[in-house]
Amino acid sequence: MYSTEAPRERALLVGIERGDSDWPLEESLAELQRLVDTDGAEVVGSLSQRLATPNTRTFIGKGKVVEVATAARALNADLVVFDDELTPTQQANLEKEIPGAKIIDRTALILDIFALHATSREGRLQVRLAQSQYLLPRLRGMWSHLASNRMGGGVGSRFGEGESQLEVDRRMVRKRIGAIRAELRKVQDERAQQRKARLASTLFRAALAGYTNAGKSSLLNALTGADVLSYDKLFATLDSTTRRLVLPEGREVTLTDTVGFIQKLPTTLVEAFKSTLDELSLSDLILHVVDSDAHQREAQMQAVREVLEQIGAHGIPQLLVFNKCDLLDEEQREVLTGRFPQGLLVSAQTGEGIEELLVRMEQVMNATSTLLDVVIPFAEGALVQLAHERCTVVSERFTEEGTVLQLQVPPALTSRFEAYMIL
Ligand SMILES: Nc1nc2c(ncn2[C@@H]2O[C@H](COP(=O)(O)OP(=O)(O)OP(=O)(O)O)[C@@H](O)[C@H]2O)c(=O)[nH]1
Ligand SMILES: [Mg+2]
Repeated sequence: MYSTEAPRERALLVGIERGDSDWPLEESLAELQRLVDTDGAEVVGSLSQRLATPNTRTFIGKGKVVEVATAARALNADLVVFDDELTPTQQANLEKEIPGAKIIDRTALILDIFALHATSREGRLQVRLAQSQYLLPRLRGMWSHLASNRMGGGVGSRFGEGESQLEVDRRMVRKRIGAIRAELRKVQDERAQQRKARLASTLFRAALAGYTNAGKSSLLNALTGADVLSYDKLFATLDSTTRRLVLPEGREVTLTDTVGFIQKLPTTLVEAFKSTLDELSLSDLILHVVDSDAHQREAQMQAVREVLEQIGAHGIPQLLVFNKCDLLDEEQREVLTGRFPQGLLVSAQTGEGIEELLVRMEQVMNATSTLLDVVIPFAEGALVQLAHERCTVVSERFTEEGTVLQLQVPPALTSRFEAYMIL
């Protein structure tokens, strides 16, 4: 994946302990380390400070900045990576006060990983949009750090894709944002057509959501025999993949795998990935996949709930799926089921719990159906056929006005039948 010729960049991590977060600092820094690693650099040290509110000028306190600058020199660090998003002012000041190293924040790092992993045209456009939006208020900061550092590859350098960064000014970035938006619209129109076809196909749509690395792609593979890339890096999946799946009682559903979430997920990414994330907000059922073996399991669950809320998907029925249960011992399993009786233990790796998951999906599917009384004119014979194929027909009789049906209608279909409802 990464070139072995270029030496890995050396990164020094910096975080602050606020004392009010779900995430203990060492856990957050451990995650930051995985992000740095996924991005191809090497962590050579970390520094932290206990601080209730970040310093507005330099994020960390004045004395700490000196300490970081000294450590960066001593460790020969190429990068100093902050565990939170820096304001443009903080970034500019830190660049001045920590000369000789690139200053990167968590957001830039995540955007960089996305750039590295984006493969589809839409994915790449979405990443470029998010990068440009991130860059816009920081242009001065970027300018000074580019002026004071050698140019070259590596973390944070994938901004701008080939264009000479020194030429970039605000006006050009705005223009670029406009151009990317226009291009995205074109790509997304095509996708909207496909999605419309999928919506019209009326199949019940389930989607996998969860923290990055929870095992969503592995589950899609286990459930549908798909062959989606899954590997032990963060944000392996950026583009959504949809596969069909037949439930035990024979009804067909679609299952969509999509991009993973993370704590402090940059808002620019959520906005730019709106169309990808619509796969979640437009689904009938969300399988919330949790890495049951993660240290920060519950904080990860909370982070996922927050993003689902942000994208308007929190009202959609959910199943809580504790994946990687093969890594838990008996006691850990009991603790987990005690805390989350509604949760289901599964393993994409061993297949444990997969059958049960399919049954539970079926139950939700039946439970979320709406009971409708409709009268369908004889001219609309296709709709009666659809009712037989995709709904549960409770009763059926023929009258002069048409076929009178009582139906259990899945959410994706209610709009098709509503016009014929008997009030
Ligand atoms: N032990 C164990 N490992 C698993 C299981 N499911 C997935 N994994 C591993 O967890 C890692 C992440 O799996 P993915 O399926 O790529 O996770 P994801 O949620 O799709 O991750 P992103 O796409 O990066 O957000 C891989 O190394 C998998 O082999 C499981 O049930 N048990
Ligand atoms: Mg994945």
